[in-house]
Amino acid sequence: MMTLKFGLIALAAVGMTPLAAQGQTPANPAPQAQAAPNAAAPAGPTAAAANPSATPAAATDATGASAVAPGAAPAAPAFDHAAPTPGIGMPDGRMGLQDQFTPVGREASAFHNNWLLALCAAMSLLVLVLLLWTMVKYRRSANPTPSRTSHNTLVEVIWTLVPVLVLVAIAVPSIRLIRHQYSPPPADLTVKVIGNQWYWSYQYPDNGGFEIVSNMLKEKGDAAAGTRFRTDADGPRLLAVDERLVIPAGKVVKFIVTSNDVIHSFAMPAFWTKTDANPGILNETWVKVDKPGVYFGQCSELCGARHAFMPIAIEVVTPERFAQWVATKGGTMPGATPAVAPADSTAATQVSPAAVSAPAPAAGAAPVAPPTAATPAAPGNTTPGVANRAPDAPTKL
Ligand SMILES: [Cu+2]
Repeated sequence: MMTLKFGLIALAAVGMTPLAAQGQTPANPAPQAQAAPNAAAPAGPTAAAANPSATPAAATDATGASAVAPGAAPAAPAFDHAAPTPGIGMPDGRMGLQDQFTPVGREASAFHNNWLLALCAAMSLLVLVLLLWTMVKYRRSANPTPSRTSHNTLVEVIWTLVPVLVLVAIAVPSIRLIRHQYSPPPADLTVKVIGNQWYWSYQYPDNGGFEIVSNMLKEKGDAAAGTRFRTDADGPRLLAVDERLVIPAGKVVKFIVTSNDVIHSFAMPAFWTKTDANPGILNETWVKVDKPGVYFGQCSELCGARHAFMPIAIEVVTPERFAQWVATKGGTMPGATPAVAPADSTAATQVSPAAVSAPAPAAGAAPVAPPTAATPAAPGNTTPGVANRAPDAPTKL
């Protein structure tokens, strides 16, 4: 019996061992497999972040190189971008609102600065005076037997009527402002603004439907060797981008705002504009900027790890310069003779692989306008460029 028992135990032990081993074996790779994505996770956003930045740079390389490559088509004419003015269209340490450059912005900031703030100050002062007066006049030492008064019709009418009048005084200009904000004049230009994790892309359906991809420019120490980095001519740190959204001055520009992934927010403080970019929804806002210049904003909806690194830069130029800029992007002005061939097919074929891998132009040089259509041709491009979103491009808005 004992031998049989030992035999059974031994058998069980032998039988258990492979089971245990089998149990262990798949278990071991499992944590490794889990560890792998974990290990890759921090690298993921970095790589994803690097790619969008790298793409326009690669396109720029292509443009720069195609200008010198024998037999290659001449590069698109470069556009001389303006340098921003300190204190205009950017935070500069001042208290209060930024200077406004749209009619709605001026109306809103005047309403805030001259009316709401004044009203708030007057009301706070009134309450403070009443409090001090009560505390001094009716203090215990000066007034040992307190009054038993419980009703006073005149005082009750005053404290009901005055707040009502204050609310009316706020509501009338407020509703007028909302009416001006949400009844835009007919648009001279429509731009589709698309939020992406974590950059912006802009489409110009009125100008041939070309698209530009706008990434934040890294600091000199952070940018990879040979790639473009921020200079003061681009704008302040964390606000400068490689491709600015360009619009004409004095024209009504309608922004159709949407998103490719999560909720972003298209915000430009100097234009009094902040509009959520929701996936699957087209929101609308508009601006009419009188003064040419460079204005900066940021994504204003917490949208993920690199939310803080997707600034918005809008360059407002004269209508003549806007037409020049559109030409550098391969677009057309409404009413102008349409281009002979779609820009994306021709431009893409003109970019040779050698041109794509050519070194970057001198850092800090004036931004060279890359033909947008070349973007999809860049190797390793994960940015949804024109080719990747061809069905969207011709969308009539
Ligand atoms: Cu965002």
